Amino acid sequence: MTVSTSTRTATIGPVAARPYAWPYDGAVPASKVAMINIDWQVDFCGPGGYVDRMGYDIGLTRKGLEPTAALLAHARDTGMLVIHTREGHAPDLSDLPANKRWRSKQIGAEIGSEGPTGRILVRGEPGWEIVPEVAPIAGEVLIDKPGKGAFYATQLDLVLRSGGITHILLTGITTDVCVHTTMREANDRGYECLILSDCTGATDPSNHDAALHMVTMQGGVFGAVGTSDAVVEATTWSPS
Ligand code: C5J
Repeated sequence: MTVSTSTRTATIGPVAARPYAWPYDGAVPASKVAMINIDWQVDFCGPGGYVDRMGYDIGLTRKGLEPTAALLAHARDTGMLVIHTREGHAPDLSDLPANKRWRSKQIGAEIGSEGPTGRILVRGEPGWEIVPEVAPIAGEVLIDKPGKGAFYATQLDLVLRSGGITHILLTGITTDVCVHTTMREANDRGYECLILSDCTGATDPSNHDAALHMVTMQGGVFGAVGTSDAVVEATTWSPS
């Protein structure tokens, strides 16, 4: 009996994007790319969670779920490093800055208070969990962060560098807050970033548009803006 051991490897790029075809260096093996999924948590896109309690429209933060789920399947297929982040605080709130707590109280959704999905933005509570549509599978990296950026007070940079990652695809919520902060932090560390317009969302559509537009200034000040379809279209396979 002959057992086939053939595998194939994927290369990503050039991806149609703004203001340049991504990546800047033409194409990249999928093994050097991380898909980072920012804060797809009940608290940011589920009924009764933090964003809902603040009175914002969760339809806006949920709208990127379907394309993200499709791209996630593609990323898993190509062998990209898949990373999920969760914003949240320790149950004793010892890592919650007083000003962050105070501001959340002003808008009627105090971090740490009880709500329909448990204590708001507290680790281990139902609201802190990632929604099922884009839930992690065994072996994927989970980064728990107390702040907006995924590099601050986390092991993310060490994980990326240890894994030989040079390029990053960004999905998640919200475009103008945690996704943008993480993109800026990644860009400063030399990672080549692509933010996906259809796989992100904000609590205000104009903030979403503005956040994406900002990326396109100065020749791509933090990287480039593309779509999930464009990433899939720009994927080529070769026997390894
Ligand atoms: C916010 C986030 N918006 N994940 N967090 O407070 O963007």
